[in-house]
Amino acid sequence: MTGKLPFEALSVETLAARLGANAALCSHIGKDTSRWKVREVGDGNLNLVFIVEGAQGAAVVKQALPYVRLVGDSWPLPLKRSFFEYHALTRQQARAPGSVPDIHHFDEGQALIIMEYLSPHIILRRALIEGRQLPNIARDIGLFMARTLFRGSDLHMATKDRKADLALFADNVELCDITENLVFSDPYFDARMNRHTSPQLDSIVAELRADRDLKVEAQRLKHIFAANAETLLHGDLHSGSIMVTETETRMIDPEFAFYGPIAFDVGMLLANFWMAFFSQCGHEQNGKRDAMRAYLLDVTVETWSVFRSEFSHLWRTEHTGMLYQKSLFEDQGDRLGAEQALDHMLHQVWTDMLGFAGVEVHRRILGLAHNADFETIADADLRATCEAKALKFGRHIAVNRRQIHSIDEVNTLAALIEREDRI
Ligand code: SR1
Ligand code: MG
Repeated sequence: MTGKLPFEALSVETLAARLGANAALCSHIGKDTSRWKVREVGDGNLNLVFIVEGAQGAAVVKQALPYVRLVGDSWPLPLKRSFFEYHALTRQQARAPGSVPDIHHFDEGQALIIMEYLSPHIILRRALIEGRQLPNIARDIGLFMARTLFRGSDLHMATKDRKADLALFADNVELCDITENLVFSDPYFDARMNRHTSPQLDSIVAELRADRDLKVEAQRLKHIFAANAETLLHGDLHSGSIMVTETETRMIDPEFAFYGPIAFDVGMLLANFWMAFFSQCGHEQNGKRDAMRAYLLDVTVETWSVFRSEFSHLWRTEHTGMLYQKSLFEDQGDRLGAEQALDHMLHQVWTDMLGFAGVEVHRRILGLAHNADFETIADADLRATCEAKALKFGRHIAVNRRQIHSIDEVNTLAALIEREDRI
């Protein structure tokens, strides 16, 4: 296949014929296409994902579709998201080596990326629903966030390079538009594609949509998201964008990558741990999940702590960019000044992170794109109980984010809300 052919979606039936001459794929799995086994495994909202197994190995072929898979061709979406995903993956690999799948090949015209097949990895969200306590995720994800977010910013990069990258990713307009609407606005009014567990949550949803303080805060967060081009974000760093084994963690799917606020990735990620926490009572068929709940809160503490300390370490060792430049502080022997600037920055990330986490929780319960943590709770009353608690938590951390000073405070609140009987 060459990039010059018109775009055509692959299928299980056509993949071997169309990619049989692809040197990169053949070198990883073997060139005898009669031995290739192809499965389509995409369970995300947007793309096709194939696992192709050959005589010598396996690879993943991910292809964008010209529309939103979850909704259908009534919602067109440009193929260029594959280009942004490819470029984001190469930058993440350079900035946080070993944290993303290896890329074997990219075909811009066919919007497809051929990459490493991660096995026996599974999606982190699934592992958390199953109640698995993975020992390394907090450290691995905390390091990934600190390294990619610091090294993609004007704290580290030559500003000429960062501005070139900013321009490159600025064209990822349609995916930013999805986030701008789905995360920050749609949950707070009766948007067309919204849905929620009804009628159980109807009155809570009405209350939230009439909550002026919450709506103003969500719009302030949208403003920060849209106007604060600090660093190259993953852009969709939830537990469905992370693959794990007992000991290994890889981040996938950065097609929403663009230059935005550091706090966004951190907030979205932690929100997904807090949602996993509130969903546990819906998954207790085989026994109580108290230990899992405690584990999940510990994971939020460790993730934030690893992120903070790695970000601080990079500030002290790789602070080569034009922001808070060294010539004003370290080079004049003013280490305290540099530390003060770092503290201010981390404080801002903390405060905004809580806001982004709060609205991420809301959109997964009130908007179009729900998550399996709650969706797999078959009993609607039980699901609504879990969701209502999460909504209350999300509202509190979004609206009161400037008055919350530690992650222990947030987790005490989560534990208190979890223990409440009624919704
Ligand atoms: C229409 S896309 C819906 C959601 O799926 C993606 O994974 C992003 O989270 C997006 O908001
Ligand atoms: Mg995705």
